Amino acid sequence: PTMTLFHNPASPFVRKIMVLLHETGQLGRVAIESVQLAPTQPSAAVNASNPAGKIPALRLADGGVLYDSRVIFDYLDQQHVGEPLIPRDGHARWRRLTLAALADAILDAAVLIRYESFLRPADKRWQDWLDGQQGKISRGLAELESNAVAELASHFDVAAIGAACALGYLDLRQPELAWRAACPQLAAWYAEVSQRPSMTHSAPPAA
Ligand code: GSH
Repeated sequence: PTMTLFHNPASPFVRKIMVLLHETGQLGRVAIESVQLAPTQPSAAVNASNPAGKIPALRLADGGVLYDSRVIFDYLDQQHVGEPLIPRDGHARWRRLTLAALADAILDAAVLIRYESFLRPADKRWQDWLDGQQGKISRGLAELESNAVAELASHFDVAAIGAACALGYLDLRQPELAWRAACPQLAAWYAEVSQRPSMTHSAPPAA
């Protein structure tokens, strides 16, 4: 492999990249560098490559580093000859990228909740802030359920991969959310796409 991906199997942002690599036949091009990190326990190796101290980051053959997941996804999508996973132009490009941004927004909120509830000492937790983040997740899921399931089902691309990784992360970190009850169509779609080899291969370890 000529490229190195800073990786942790629990990271949903890393998972988007792993799914893309699998879907586009590029897994063999990337070596995995396993890291453990959190805002309170940074990785020196990651900090040296990405000042934000976040994964994924992708080290290229020439030593340059790409981040964040959106940039890495776009880069790797331009390195294969199949149908692009980010439409190159037209209305589809902006719509699919907006759905992908919605999936990322769900993930950003879920990761912040994870840090606030898992890392932060119990007596210092801020419930209003947690509720505010949870609202972003429930509104995002409602939007996907009401207005995007057919689009997600039409093509397993940047939008669908983002949504699938977001739902997988909610199952990992917020099983009590039981999002399927409010989102039956999204649940049916997710049941199907989570069987794809790219999804089973990148599934996070049990919490
Ligand atoms: N916008 C970033 C992306 O799309 O790559 C978010 C990446 C992110 O939040 N990664 C988490 C991380 O590295 C792991 S899931 N957290 C460490 C930290 O925040 O210090």
